Amino acid sequence: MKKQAVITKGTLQATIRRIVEATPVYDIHTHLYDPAFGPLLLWGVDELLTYHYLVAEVTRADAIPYDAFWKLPKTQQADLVWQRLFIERTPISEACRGVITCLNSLGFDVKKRDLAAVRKELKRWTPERFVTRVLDVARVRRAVMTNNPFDSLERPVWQKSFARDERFEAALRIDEILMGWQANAPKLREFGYDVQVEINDKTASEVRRFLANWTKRMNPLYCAVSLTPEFAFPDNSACGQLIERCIVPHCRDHGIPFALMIGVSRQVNPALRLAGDGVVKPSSVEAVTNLCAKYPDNKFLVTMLSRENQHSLCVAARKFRNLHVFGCWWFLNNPVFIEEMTRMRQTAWPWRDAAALRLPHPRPAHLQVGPLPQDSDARAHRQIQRPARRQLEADRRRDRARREDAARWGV
Ligand code: RAT
Ligand code: ZN
Repeated sequence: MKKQAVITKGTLQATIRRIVEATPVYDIHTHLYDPAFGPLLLWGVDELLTYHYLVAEVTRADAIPYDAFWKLPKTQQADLVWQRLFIERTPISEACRGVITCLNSLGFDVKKRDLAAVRKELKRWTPERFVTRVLDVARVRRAVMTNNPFDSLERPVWQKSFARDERFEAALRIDEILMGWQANAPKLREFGYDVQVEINDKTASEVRRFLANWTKRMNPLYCAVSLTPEFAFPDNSACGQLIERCIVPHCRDHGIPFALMIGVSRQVNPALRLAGDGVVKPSSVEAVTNLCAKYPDNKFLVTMLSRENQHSLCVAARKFRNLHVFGCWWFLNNPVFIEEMTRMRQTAWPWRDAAALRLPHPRPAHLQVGPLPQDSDARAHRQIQRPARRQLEADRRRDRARREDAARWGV
């Protein structure tokens, strides 16, 4: 029998650290793509620097008119971000520190502050090599994409079918159906589904046929939507009716969870485009508890954007075993909130129902600790690294990475 090393109080921290760092990560919400999606796959340092979080920051640091910023070629946008946020200022914001962590973990000496050298080196890489390196460095075994069948670039790739890269799972995104029914019902008709704007029996069954076809094609891990703080349930709106008549029965019949990301106010500042969304008020946790109570046979994955909602959501999850809270979404993906939310959740319901998601290689019950603490929401391929590290930070309840990042930058 193999002799087990004794873990003492003195070695506990180092042991936990070693185990957590070696543990593969399953990232359940990203905006990354299987390499088969070609140009949809964002990679390289310019994508990293023009991530919408940094766009919002650079337009505060530079007086450039928004329109003029958007007219710049991507490389010049990236140059501006680099110059204003990294060279002229100390990059201490969460989004900036994410860039430093990413560059550092890919082996670049960030102290040199040499953007040209990073670009030059990455020119020699292929997207495939890049994806592999990034996932390996972040120890991400699988990442779940965000897949939109209404997207004109993504749709044809699915339609002609391709060999799936098993590191990428699909998630069927249904925002177009739930959040823009009036505008998108005609598109569904173009796709060959006999729907009306009014949600009658025929329309409901055609929407279900659409969902069934795309579920067959994508084999998604879950159906997902991102909702505004006005989201209510039950509700007579198109969104409410479609959830009841199409989404809930579809998810139940296909055995997949319905993921609701609730609380984003879209285009608070439209001039900022993708960077213009915000969080301006709390949402209704009652809408979530009503859904869970009415559909006990469905699984709901929920994350909410407002800090004010976190405690009630946590309590709701104690009351409904079909409710699985996940991640520290978007503006909450910040060590201050991560610490608070993770501790609150882990002490509220320490054990996870492993059946919530069809995760491969389920861990033994004693290791299924707590909620799904993190997802990366990464858009460019390297951003995945920081959240993987953040999970470690939360688990270790300390902020080593912050200090390391600062040291690497030479602050
Ligand atoms: O974090 C983000 O990148 C957001 O813009 C959204 O995409 C959000 O995460 C979502 O999935 O709706
Ligand atoms: Zn997202």
